[in-house]
Amino acid sequence: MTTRDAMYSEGFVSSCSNCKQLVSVLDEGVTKLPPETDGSGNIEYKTKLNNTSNSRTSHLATQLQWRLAEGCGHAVYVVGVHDDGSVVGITDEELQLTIDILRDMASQLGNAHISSIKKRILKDKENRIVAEVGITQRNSIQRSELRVTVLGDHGAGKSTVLGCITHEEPDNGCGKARLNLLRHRHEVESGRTSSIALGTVGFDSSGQVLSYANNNSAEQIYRRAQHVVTFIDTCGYSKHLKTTARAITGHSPRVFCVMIAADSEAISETTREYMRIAAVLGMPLAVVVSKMDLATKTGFGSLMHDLLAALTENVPNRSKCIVTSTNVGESLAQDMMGLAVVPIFTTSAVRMVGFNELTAVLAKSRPLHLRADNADHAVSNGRPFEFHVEHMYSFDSVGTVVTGWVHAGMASPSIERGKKLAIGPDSAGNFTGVDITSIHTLRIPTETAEAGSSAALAIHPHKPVSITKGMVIVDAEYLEDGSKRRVSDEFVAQVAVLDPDFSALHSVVVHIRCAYRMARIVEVVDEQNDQSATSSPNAFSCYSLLVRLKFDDGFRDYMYPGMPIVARDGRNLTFAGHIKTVV
Ligand SMILES: Nc1nc2c(ncn2[C@@H]2O[C@H](COP(=O)(O)OP(=O)(O)OP(=O)(O)O)[C@@H](O)[C@H]2O)c(=O)[nH]1
Ligand SMILES: [Mg+2]
Repeated sequence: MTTRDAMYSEGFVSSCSNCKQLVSVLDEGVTKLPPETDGSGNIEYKTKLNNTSNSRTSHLATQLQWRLAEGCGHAVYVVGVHDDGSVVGITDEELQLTIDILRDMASQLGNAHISSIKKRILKDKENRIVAEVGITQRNSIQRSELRVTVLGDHGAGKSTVLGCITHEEPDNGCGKARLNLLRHRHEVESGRTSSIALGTVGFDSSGQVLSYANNNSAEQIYRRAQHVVTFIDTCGYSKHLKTTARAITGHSPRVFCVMIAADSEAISETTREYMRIAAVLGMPLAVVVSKMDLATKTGFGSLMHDLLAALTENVPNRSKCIVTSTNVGESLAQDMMGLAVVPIFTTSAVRMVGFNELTAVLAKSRPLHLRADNADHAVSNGRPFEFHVEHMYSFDSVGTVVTGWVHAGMASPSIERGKKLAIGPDSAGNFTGVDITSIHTLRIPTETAEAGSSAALAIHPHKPVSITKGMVIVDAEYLEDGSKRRVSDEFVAQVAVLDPDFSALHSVVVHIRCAYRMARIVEVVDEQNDQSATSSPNAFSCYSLLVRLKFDDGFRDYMYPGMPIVARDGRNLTFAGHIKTVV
């Protein structure tokens, strides 16, 4: 597991049982404490702190963050004590300096503060002082999260642009900036992205960008941010279409960003497909024309002409807006999220231009369900809990951890105790009872996991279960209430065809959430022409096709109307749409 894989899962604690201090340095007569526990617990011994260099303070702040996570938001610094537990004491002046540095460390985390200072004077040691300094971390900031899937041809500059935005540093035109995103050695060597990588920028309350340029870690960005944008970098190379398709249905994106290199001759068929998928799935769309430093005047003019025509054809009913100023009103972001406008940005990673315009719009973009004026907000929060599993991990200290997206409702270890949750389905379609034991949202320990955010859940299934990507954790009542949600091997989807050779297909690979399965096309009905159309499907192009699909090998999945799906055949996307009925 790489660090980035563990993005939402590091630093888990199942309980704070190892955070108890058996002997306190404040107890009269205590001259020796047990040695400091390095690998766990929320208690840190410091003889004294006096080095205030920037790198030292930020190292200390990271250490503090770790102790806070161990203590579920509370850490204790025992001052005047060596790591081996010897109580030595320090002078009043030294204590003041130590407290100042601790205050500095806490303020670096953005939302931590010194909550208590308790001292004891060592009368037998020339009135030297020992102290316990309590530090508490508030989790008061309500963060919104926006996931943006970045799609485009191989070499369009997706990883480079994301590398530039997340690190605020230019590219050299030869692949430097993408190194910030690529995860595997073979990706670095070939320059091709072959796995999904996540990049993050945050925005503070004044809309300022929080990136790796002004923060040491993702944690620091998350803690300071009020709004977080998570970019999902995909693979342009057709061999990795499976991975790209997963980023469309599986990582709960709320915006698609299609990238086109300004030195391309025309808009490729794949790019048109991505636009069509955004239209069919009802997904907000932004377009980035990258590599502006390589564009020629005539070439760019003809490309823009092509681009506007492609948008008109594939994303009808949305206007287009070329964004040239950072001073964009909130209305542009709202119009993009409300499917009224497709903003077009022009960027150069080498000259570092155009990114501020893009981030200015993303800073103001909120998923529809989070907007105060949207009735769905209340609905999604009032609905039973539904969590989509994207990754799973096993930690010695915590057990099983699943990361993913809270699709609906809310869960909390305290609330859910006694309430039935279930994880599944397994290949036979069965669910297993499960308890959530702790929650992290954007790597921060939280009490609840709420709709519209990513989360990492430490879970305890009631019996052994093989957890896979694409599973869900749902309110068990959901499965029993006779609603349209069910586990089945057959469904009908309303789709738009992407591949002109569609008629020849008998089987496709269907992506639902993070999972993909082979499915047989049982029947195709052209709603528009009102006919059973298995024999003449070439005329289909619009979103009027009903496709009845049956999973191979009797596999059963959890589905309900409205779930997005994408189907592919080898290296081509075949169709995309939504589930209409579960048979
Ligand atoms: N001159 C110039 N080169 C750029 C710019 N953006 C990206 N590049 C270069 O274009 C090449 C391809 O960029 P990538 O970011 O790897 O493209 P990609 O879309 O991620 O490609 P895949 O991962 O294969 O889908 C790299 O060598 C970059 O340095 C730019 O704005 N100007
Ligand atoms: Mg790439």
